[in-house]
Order: sequence, then C-alpha cells, then structure tokens
Amino acid sequence: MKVAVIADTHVGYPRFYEDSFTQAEAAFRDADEKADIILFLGDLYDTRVPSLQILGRTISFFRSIKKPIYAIHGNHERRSKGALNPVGLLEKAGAINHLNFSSAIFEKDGEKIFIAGMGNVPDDLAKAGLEKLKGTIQIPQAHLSILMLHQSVSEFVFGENLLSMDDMERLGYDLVLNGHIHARKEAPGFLIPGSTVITQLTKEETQPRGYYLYDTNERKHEFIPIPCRKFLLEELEFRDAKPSEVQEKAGELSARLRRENPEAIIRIILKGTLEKGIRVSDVVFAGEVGTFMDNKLNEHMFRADLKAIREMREKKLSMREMGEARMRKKMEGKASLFEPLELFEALANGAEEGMAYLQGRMKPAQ
Ligand SMILES: [Mn+2]
Repeated sequence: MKVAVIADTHVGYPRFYEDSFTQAEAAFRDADEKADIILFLGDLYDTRVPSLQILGRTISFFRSIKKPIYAIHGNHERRSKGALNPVGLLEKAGAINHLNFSSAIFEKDGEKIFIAGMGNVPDDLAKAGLEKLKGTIQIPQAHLSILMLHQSVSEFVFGENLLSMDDMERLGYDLVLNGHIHARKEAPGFLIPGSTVITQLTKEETQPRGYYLYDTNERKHEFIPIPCRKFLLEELEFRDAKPSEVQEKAGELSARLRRENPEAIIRIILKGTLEKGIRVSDVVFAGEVGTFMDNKLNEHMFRADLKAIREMREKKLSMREMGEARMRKKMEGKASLFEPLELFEALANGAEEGMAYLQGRMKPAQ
C-alpha cells in the first residue's frame, strides 16, 4: 500500500496566512488521490488555540478527504495534560485519528501496517517520552511498523538533551517519521518531510515543499512536490559602502526579482561593511509587501546581540519551552496547589488568566 507522510502545515501562520491553507490543502488533496492512508506529523495548526475561523475551515476541509488520516500533535499545539489540543478536537469532529502514546493497525486488501504515535514532548523530557512509549506500546513483528514523532533531532538541530537518530532507531520500528524540522531530511528507515509552508526564510526553505509517498511493498519513498509560492533568497556583499550605493544596488536587485517573480516571497540579505562613520540605521529602504530586506551590514560589530535576537525569532516557541522547563524544575517534588504546566499556560495567555487559574484552584472543592 501507499502511505503519504505530511508534516508542519502550520495552518493559520500569520505571515503567510493564505499560503498556509492553500499549500496544506494541496498536499492533503494530492495525497488523498495517490495514497491509501495519510500520516500527519504534527504542527497542523500554528497555535494551540486556533480561531473559530481557522478551525471551521480545517474541519470542513478534512471531512472532504476520503482517505483515513492518522495524526500526532506538534509543539505548536501542545497543551497541558488533560487539556484538549486542536488535533484532538479534529478527532472529536470525526475528521482524523489522533495518536498520542497510542497505536493503530490499518488494513487494506489483507495487508496490515502498524502505526504508533507520540505527540511532541518538551526537549528535556524527550528521552523519558521514548521510555514511556517503549513501556506502553508493543510492536507486533508480523506487520510493517511505523512510528510518528515531532521532536528535535541532535543531527539537525542545535540544543541540549535532544534525541539522536540512534535513540529513535533503537526503538525497533521499521520506519520512523519525524516532524518539527521544517527542511526535508532522509536516512535509511527515517524520514522528515519538512513543512508545507515557508516560516523561517532560511536557505534550506528555498527547496521545494511537499510530502513523502512511501510504498510498503517496495519499502521505498518518493518526495512529491506541491505547488507552492516561490521563495527567493539572495545575498549582496558590500565593502566600506556608502548608504546610497547600498540603497541603489539593493533597490535594483529587489525590483528585478519582483519583476521576474511577481508572486514570490523575496528575501535579500545585505552583508559586509559600511564606510567609516556610517551607521547601519542610516541605510533605509522603502518597504514592499512580500520582500524582506535583511540588513546585516557591519554585523561583526554587534554579532552577539544579533545572534541572540535571531535565535529568539527563529525559535519563537523556545521561550515558552524554557519557561515550562524551569517551572517544572522548580516545582519538582513539591506538593502544590497548582499544576505548574497549567499555570504556565494560563500565564502565557496573560496575567489575568493566570490569576483566575490560581483563584480557581484555591476555592474549596465542592
Ligand atoms: Mn513546526
């Protein structure tokens, strides 16, 4: 049978809102035609609590897909224990099957495959997560076994306590599928399809977007590109340049790229140095929708600051993850009035919600 593997659609992503829908829909529609079953690897939505507009549009879309969908939730959808996340909501709406430390057997024409899934767990708990998975799920030897994850992998992402590909391989599944990483990666028995929408504007994201089609008989995969808004990334290098020179060259390049690619997302990175005495803020550009002018001139002079900012921007969620991890650590072993994660989530929605949560917990039980 044919298994489609889609990941990280980030539906509702504010910067490229419409792309996030049309490109997700293109992937699922194509998979619906070509595959017998669709596996989804998390971050279907961009937020934990998508708007009714977004939920309504996705529920009706997924109900129009004929092939069964099995999905896990990603870090963008993760909520505290017991709270319903939007992937769980889609299951309640009858649109998909949500797997989380659970498994299913899918059968077609007498052929069976075994699918297990673990929704995203914070990096510092990922190894414990895999242990729990091992303890909870027995892999049947009779069928092809597939595991769906949504985790950072140390081979591709920099960070502490990350899972390695070895950790995943040791679990004993025939095929491990992972979301979370937005660029496509593959190794024997291991596939990362990447995101269907551009989110980070990195060089890797200039590669085609799409999904994997896996043939269970041949045990081979094929990458299927989907129609996607083009993303161009160009660099311009300067040396001791005057602001007028930078503005002229960048303006020309930007205008030419836009003329040749009216619909594309364009990012131009300006590198090198400015003339002595000229500040980076002296170089000003007129903004244009869909064109990102990234001014990295004189970057060596304040590289540390920039690096910190960029890391924060690229890993928007890492602040939340760090906060959660710290709160968990502080509360470890202490009996408490509240669930640290629940409080954190309430606080993340604002101080008022945090206070309301605490007040709720302090009321005597009825
Ligand atoms: Mn993601």
